Amino acid sequence: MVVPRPVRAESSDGSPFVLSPAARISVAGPGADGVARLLRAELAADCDRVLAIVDEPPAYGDIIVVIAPGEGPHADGSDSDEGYTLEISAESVRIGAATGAGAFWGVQTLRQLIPAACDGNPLTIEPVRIHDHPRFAYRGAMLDVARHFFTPAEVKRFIDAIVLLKVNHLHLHLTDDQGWRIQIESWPDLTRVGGSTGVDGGRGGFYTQDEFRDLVAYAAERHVTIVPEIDMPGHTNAALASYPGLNADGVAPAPYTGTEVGFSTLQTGDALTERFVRDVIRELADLTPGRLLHLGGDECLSTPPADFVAFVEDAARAVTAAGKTPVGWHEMGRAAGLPAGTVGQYWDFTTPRGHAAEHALAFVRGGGSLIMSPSDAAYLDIVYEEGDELGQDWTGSPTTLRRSFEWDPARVVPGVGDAHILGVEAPLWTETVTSIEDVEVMVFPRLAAVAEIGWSTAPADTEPVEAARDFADFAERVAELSEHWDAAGTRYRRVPEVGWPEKVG
Ligand code: IFG
Repeated sequence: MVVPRPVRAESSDGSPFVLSPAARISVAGPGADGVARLLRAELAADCDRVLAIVDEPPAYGDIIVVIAPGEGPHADGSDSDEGYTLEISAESVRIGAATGAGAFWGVQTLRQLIPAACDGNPLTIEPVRIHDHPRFAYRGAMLDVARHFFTPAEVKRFIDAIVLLKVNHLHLHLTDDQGWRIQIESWPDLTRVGGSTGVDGGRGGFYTQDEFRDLVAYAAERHVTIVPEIDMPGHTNAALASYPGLNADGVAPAPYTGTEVGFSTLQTGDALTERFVRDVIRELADLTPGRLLHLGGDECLSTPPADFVAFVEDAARAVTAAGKTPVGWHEMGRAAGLPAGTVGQYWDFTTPRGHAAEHALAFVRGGGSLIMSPSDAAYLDIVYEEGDELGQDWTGSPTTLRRSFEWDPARVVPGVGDAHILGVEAPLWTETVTSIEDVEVMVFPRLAAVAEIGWSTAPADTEPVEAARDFADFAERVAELSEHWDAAGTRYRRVPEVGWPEKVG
């Protein structure tokens, strides 16, 4: 079947749908044509079939995309605007949704129901009726392009892979100690110097503003919102190395290619720094149609606590002044004066340690919500198994596929339930990951687990989460999904927990 598991799927008896050479994609409603073009491209790439798109009533054997109010699974009482219905019968394949996003997620389900080996032989799809909609509005993946830089083409390849799982946000960690990856026109040395290298002296690189706009547009066409992050006041060696005036002693440190954290900080209250923060936020906000702008705020071990609070409150206010909603890692919850509605991203463990729960709750008290990214379950840079070359092991235990599946965001911070949770996100930090192929091996299949947690029905709260989530069923569906990864050339780790199909060819 499908990953994420749909809310309702009923196999219906009757003959399968057969895609005939005469089949077209019949579209109706706003945005249907755009969704149909993406479906056509997938069918051409996956199944070597090119279908005409027609803006006319469907004929027998057509694929149908209808976007209209009242379409989609409203019957399930869902208020989500990303829901869809997918009905497959001998007569047609019909996707109904109230929005383009809903129809696009219906296309992703359809892609998984089309046999992966669909070029050549007659393409038949088993009859089924699916009503589906997401539990959370925010299902995210994060790519750290600061420690190691990834080109626009590699980021687009990553976007192509995550949408098959209905992931709809891509958080780009654009700046850190080792790299500044986004051109800021008013501060050109940020990329000239700060973008010149990476961890272990890795290739430098950065996105020009036009390249970034192009990435945002590519993502938006696929109903993915880019969430850019400028990490401040800590994790800022790349900025400090670019402008001596940003440093307390007026001396710029060398570009940093190691992997330590917590040693850098911007100067709170410094006039040049304040101008820097405003200029960066203004230019980034102008590049970001999405409402969220991430300010980081993690591991500011070299920032005096009072300076940290003053800095993040000021920066967050600059974000709201630019018409955006600030996001911060949960430590930012230490600041009591954040703008109302600021979103927190939780990254402590599935059982909170220290002040993490208190900091996370502060965002909720401030009228904000939380993005849940527990590092012992959803951090995809953590090793799969002890001794792995790729990945880090600071969480104390490997993150197996089962570990990334058997948790629930509403069972992490006491008092935080679905109403306070914007969604979930699986970050991939790239200290040890240098190629897009290795990115994919770290991300897949574990992102499939986090994507299912973000989309599918919540586990029954009468059972422990390990019992409520059916890992065996999930593993079977991942095995089927892997045939589509093979067909798309998406790399993944063949973890021992899954009965993978024999690789063809
Ligand atoms: N913590 C740091 C990241 C990265 C990560 C690697 C956060 C919010 C450990 N901060 O996670 O920069 O180094 O797992």
